[in-house]
Amino acid sequence: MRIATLCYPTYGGSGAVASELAMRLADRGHELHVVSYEHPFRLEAFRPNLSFHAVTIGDYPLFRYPPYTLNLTNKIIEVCEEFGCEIVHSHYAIPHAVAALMARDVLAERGKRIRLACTLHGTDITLVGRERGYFELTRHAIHKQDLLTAPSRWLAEATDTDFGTKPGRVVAIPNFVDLQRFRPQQDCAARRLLAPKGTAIVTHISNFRPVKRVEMVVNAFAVLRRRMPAVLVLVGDGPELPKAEQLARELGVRDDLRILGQQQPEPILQASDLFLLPSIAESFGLAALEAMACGVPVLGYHAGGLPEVVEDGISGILCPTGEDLCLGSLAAGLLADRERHARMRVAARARAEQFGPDGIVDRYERLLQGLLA
Ligand code: GMT
Repeated sequence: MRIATLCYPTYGGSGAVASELAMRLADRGHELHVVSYEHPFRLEAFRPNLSFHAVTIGDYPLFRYPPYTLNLTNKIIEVCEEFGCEIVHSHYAIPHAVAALMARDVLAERGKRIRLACTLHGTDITLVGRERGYFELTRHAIHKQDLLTAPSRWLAEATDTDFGTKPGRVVAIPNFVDLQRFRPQQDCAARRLLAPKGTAIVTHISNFRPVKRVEMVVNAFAVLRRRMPAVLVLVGDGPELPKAEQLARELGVRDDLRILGQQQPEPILQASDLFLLPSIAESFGLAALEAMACGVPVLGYHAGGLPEVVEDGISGILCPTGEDLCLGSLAAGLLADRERHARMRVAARARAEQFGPDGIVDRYERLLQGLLA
């Protein structure tokens, strides 16, 4: 197959999934063309069968807001014509699914037929896509795709409810994790660098958007910190990060925060004892899966697609939504019970092993090949 993959390049689950899938399909002999405005962070520099095409963004003074979707559409047309791509696979519907649809029309006029696949990732359906300024076009573009996938049954059902897709039209294919790269390594250098021996290391990795409820992470940490020596490691960046820092100051735990910005997550996860992800709703929670693959139990809420990844009481703890349970007390209880914590570490890794790449890439490959049959 010759596939053009559209994705966001920045730190975030959808760009990571798009890049990992593109690399693995390329390893299987397919030709992959990744299109984005920057080189995606998870896309390795050189790989046979895989190339990256940057979207050039125009800056004509008349445009207060450069029309990125037009530049992207133009690039899709060029790439499909030059390399004979047969499939355009969008990751995150906005604006990729719309741009792919416009490119299909242009290419059809020139006698070239392409197929459209779109992997919905989360807020493209649950937040942004529902906004009035995006809803109609997003719904149209979603309905026009030849193949729709989502990383959880929960997101597939949310798409049916909010965008009127027929049940079964959105195929749930879970995200996957590189089990070699993300693996337990408890006595690692990062642990010694982050905190003195005997200090619990609690981690949160995200893009620090309101949906992540970072204030809950800090509140929980403050409760935990009163019970035992602990540090909270924050990885990533986003608009809620300054608020998290301010709250930590107010709660008297600022000195126990390690704000690391954007980082490769593996060494930090390998050094961690617990991963906090109290989001309003994650479609999947790729960061949680990566933590589990490193043997780190996850603490969060029974919301969105997270229960399809974390087994409550086994590989982590999921509090019922709507109940104001104290995450901090739960964290402290788990970390104080060394045997339970050790069991959960093992269970977290075992659960992550069910999300290894091979079987999941097989499912994508079969569905994409089905588009060309
Ligand atoms: O939807 C987003 O907020 C962005 C997106 C991303 O690009 O990071 O995250 C979503 O896609 C990930 C990959 O499929 C999932 O693991 C995340 O759970 C999901 N985020 C949300 O649903 C909030």
